[in-house]
Amino acid sequence: MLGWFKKKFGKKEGQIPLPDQEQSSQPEHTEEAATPAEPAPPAQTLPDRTEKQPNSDENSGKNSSSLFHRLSQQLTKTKESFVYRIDTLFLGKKEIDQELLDDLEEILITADLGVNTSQELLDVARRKVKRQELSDPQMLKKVLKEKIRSFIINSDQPAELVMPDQGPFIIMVVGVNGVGKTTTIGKMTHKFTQAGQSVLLVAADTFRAAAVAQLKIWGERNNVQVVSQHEGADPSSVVFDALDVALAKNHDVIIIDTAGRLHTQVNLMEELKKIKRVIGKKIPGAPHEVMLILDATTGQNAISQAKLFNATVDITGLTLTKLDGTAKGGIVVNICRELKIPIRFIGIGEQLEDLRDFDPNEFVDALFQGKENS
Ligand SMILES: Nc1nc2c(ncn2[C@@H]2O[C@H](COP(=O)(O)OP(=O)(O)OP(=O)(O)O)[C@@H](O)[C@H]2O)c(=O)[nH]1
Ligand SMILES: [Mg+2]
Repeated sequence: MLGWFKKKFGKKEGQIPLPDQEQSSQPEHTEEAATPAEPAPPAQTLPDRTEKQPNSDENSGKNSSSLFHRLSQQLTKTKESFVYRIDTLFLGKKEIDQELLDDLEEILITADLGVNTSQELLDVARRKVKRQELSDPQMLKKVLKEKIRSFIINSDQPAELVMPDQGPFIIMVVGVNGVGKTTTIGKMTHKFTQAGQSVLLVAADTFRAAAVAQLKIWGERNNVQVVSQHEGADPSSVVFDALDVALAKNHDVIIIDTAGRLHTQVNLMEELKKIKRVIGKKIPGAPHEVMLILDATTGQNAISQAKLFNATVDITGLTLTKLDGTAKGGIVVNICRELKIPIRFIGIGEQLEDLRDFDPNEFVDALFQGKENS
């Protein structure tokens, strides 16, 4: 299990962790800062996230095998459309012929692995069959599993996380309507507070009726403060004021909820740029994480969403939600291959603890775990 939480340098003794982030994709802020800008603190390279963190949810008294079991169960729909179908296809087959490869291709594509990824997997299979390195379908299943694992691991961006050694860690959450932004913020807040961090939530979705109320419910659930203004307020000004509160109160983590918007709505995408610029003016180097939330049930459309959001605000991390409710979980493989943006979390349900650190090995093992073991 990857440890998402990292120790924050120079903070209160005994506190565990902050997540953090590579900042290579931060754009340069060319405009003058509105407030006298402190020079950006030197970035710290934090330990590899493969280290186990004692206080992370996954390790605090919960048995990792039961967490794995839950992940495996919550992926059932994807398993049915993908791995179980492969099992059925291979059942009783003694050799790998063209017909089997054609059927396999159809399964890979309908499980949302994407055309390129599916072709590459089939090419590997064909090559191995030709070289007589592969004869039996069960061996082919193992080859597919390992190739998929390597696609995900090789594309998961550097595990080294970088964060400022002073000041709050700022996360701006973006995505299209209804993908699970606010819910993910609620679950993330739970992770942070469990790890002893003080969190401030910022309701910069001033557009949708009830958006503020929804965030406040998550605030209450987690016992953290929510900064908001009236419906229709300028989201950038909400963020500007909220950062004053955050700095005055010395919060560790600030999470900004933004309104859902279609990636094709140019004006609304520009608004995100403005919010990001305002954050950077107030706190140079921030936001440290621009997290795009993607709904796994949208399948391949998630890729185009990510590309357009990335072009606008330089996405630094992804969360893929609703993997529990979809047969399109193969999209994870395609996202890793196509986007080269790290997946931070996966959402596998509506419970507070259903936001899991994304661990490529655990994910692939859960996906390929047979029916009899789930
Ligand atoms: N099953 C499941 N449901 C989820 C998950 N994440 C979010 N949801 C549900 O998705 C719905 C929309 O979630 P929100 O958090 O309101 O989405 P949003 O992106 O903030 O929506 P807008 O603010 O309207 O753009 C809610 O019913 C959530 O409970 C998940 O991982 N699994
Ligand atoms: Mg929302």
